[in-house]
This record gives sequence, structure tokens and C-alpha cells, in this order.
Amino acid sequence: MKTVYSPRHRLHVDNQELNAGVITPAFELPARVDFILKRIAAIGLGDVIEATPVDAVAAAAKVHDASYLQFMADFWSLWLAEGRTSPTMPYVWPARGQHDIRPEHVNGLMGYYSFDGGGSFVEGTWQAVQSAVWSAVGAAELINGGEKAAYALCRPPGHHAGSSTMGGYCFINNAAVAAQWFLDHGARRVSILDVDYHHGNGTQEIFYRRDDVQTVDLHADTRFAYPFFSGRADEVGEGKGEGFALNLPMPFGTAWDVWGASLDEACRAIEVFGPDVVIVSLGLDTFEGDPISKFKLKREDYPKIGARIARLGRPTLFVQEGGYAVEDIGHNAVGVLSGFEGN
Ligand code: OKP
Ligand code: ZN
Repeated sequence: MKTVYSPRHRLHVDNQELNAGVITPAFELPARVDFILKRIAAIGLGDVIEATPVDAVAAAAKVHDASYLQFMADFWSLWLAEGRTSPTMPYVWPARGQHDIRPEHVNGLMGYYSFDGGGSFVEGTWQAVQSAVWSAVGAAELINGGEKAAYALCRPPGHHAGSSTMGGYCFINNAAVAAQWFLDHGARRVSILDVDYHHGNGTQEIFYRRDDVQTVDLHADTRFAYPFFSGRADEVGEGKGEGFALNLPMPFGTAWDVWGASLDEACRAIEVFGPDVVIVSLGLDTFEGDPISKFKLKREDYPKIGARIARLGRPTLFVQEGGYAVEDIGHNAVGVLSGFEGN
């Protein structure tokens, strides 16, 4: 399987997050990509191709609001205009009893275009974000060119990014951009299977009222886990999208027995939908050693994920999402991919 990635992901560095009263370096680190690339080379998974620049804004504008993309493009100059150069994150949001009104000042705009403080911006963030779109589109092109599967090694990740909101380390929803790209290039139906520990609220929101993209999501029960305000089992889509969103929440402590059964249920729903392409939002934070998650999957479980997905028998695009046990993420990501390939 071929991998597409851009070294420009490194420009998103020294990003931060709020953690129990302190600001710390984000768990979402450039080293994540290094460990995955190292493991790809170690097992000889296949060629690693540097993503060719494409018009990321045009591709993203099919699933994101233009004004949101413009805000991210402008962010660093707005920040500099305030005399600031430090990494930042949103800190005030419209909530119940307030209004859906767009402020003029950058401090307010950050909150307007986010749902949490996880959208930490540094000088190179916007360039890295666009390069992740290049990877997603480049890997999708490989599939339309006849490859059975491809891996978009995207960073930053995307599945929390909604049509006009960043959050959870995500800015542009790479998987959603790829889904729309496939539809615009001949596919009639696309399934997005999100195996990240966290519910992919952004992906679900983007396609919630549509019947051409099915979203199927395995995750920690959002009554207790981030992102809290989406991802319940009774969320099934709306309007003509009703029946095309499937949420499979699981309790803290879930191991392969229960998780693997959920994956099987997810795959059976995909079989019923009958997509032309499957996109896997590939998070590895279900791992027992993950520092921010509470599932108990083991290294030997990851190839089984890939093998089950392969049985769908569809062209499959893997898009990198979360996974933070940095040393292990390479083994686990590449474990899924090699399991898909049958070795
Ligand atoms: C992104 B992805 C931090 C609490 C908030 C945000 C998690 C974002 C996960 N102390 N954490 O789905 O892996
Ligand atoms: Zn996650």
C-alpha cells in the first residue's frame, strides 16, 4: 500500500492544550508521523510519496464554510496585528442564552469558529493544515487511479473539524474532504468508518443530512468522554440523512472482545449501504497504552482491524486521525494497514 504525506506537517509544532488547569504541549506531536514512517519503512509497506500541492481551500470549501476557511487563512496575520507571536487557542464560545453572531476581533473569532480550545494555532498551522489536505486528495487520486487502497498520513488530524468549527486538534476535516472528492470524481456512495477512540463529531455534522455519505463511528461513550455533545447511539442522521449515521459508543475499559464485535456490526452496516469507496478515519488511540484514552486494545489487535475492513472488498482510503502513544503508534497504524493487506 502506498502512503501519501507532506513534510510540511512539521510546521504545526509547539501547539498547546489546556489540561486540568495548566497549558501543556499538545499530545498531538510531529513525532507521531516520524514513528509511523519509521514503521512503514521497517516492514516495507510500500512507497511513501510526498503529496503534490493542490488547491486545498477549493477542495475544503466543498465541506467547510468559506468564511471559516478564510478565518484560518487570515489567523496568523490577525494575531500578529495584535502584537502577538505565541501559540494560542480559543477561550470563549457562544453558549446557551447567547447569540450566533460573528465578532470582529480575533479573540472572539477564534471562539466563533471553534467548539473547544483544541484548535491551537502557531505560525505554520495553516500551511500544515493545507498540506494534510494535499495528502488526503493525493491518496484519493491513487485509488481512483486503480489502487485497491492508499494511506493518507495526515497531520493535523481532521475528524473533529465541522463545517465551520475547529477543535480537538483538527482544522480541516481531511476524511470529509476526501469523501466529497470521491463523490465529485465518479463515486455515488461513500462510507466513512471512524475507528478513532473519540467520536468524529465533525464528520458526522458535515454529512448528517445527507444520504450519499454514510458515517459509522466506534468510540468511547460521549456521556462520559470527549467530545461530549455528539455521538450518542440515538443520533442516526436527519432528513434524507436519517439512517445514514451510525454511532457505536462503548464504555471505558473496552477491549478487543467488545470492540471487535462493534467493528463487525459497523462493517455489516457498511455492507448494507454498499459504498463505492470506504474511508477509514484511522485513530490508534484505542490502544491500551494511549495517554489520553481509556480503551484496552493491544498491539496484536490492530492487524485484525485491517483484516476485517479488507473483507468489505471495497477500495479503501485510510486517513490518519489520532493516536498518542508515540512509540507505539507506528506499530499500531502500520498493523492495521498490513492486516488489510493480509500479512
Ligand atoms: C483528537 B482525536 C485534554 C482533553 C481534551 C482532546 C482530545 C482530542 C482528540 N486534556 N482532549 O480524536 O484523537
Ligand atoms: Zn482520538
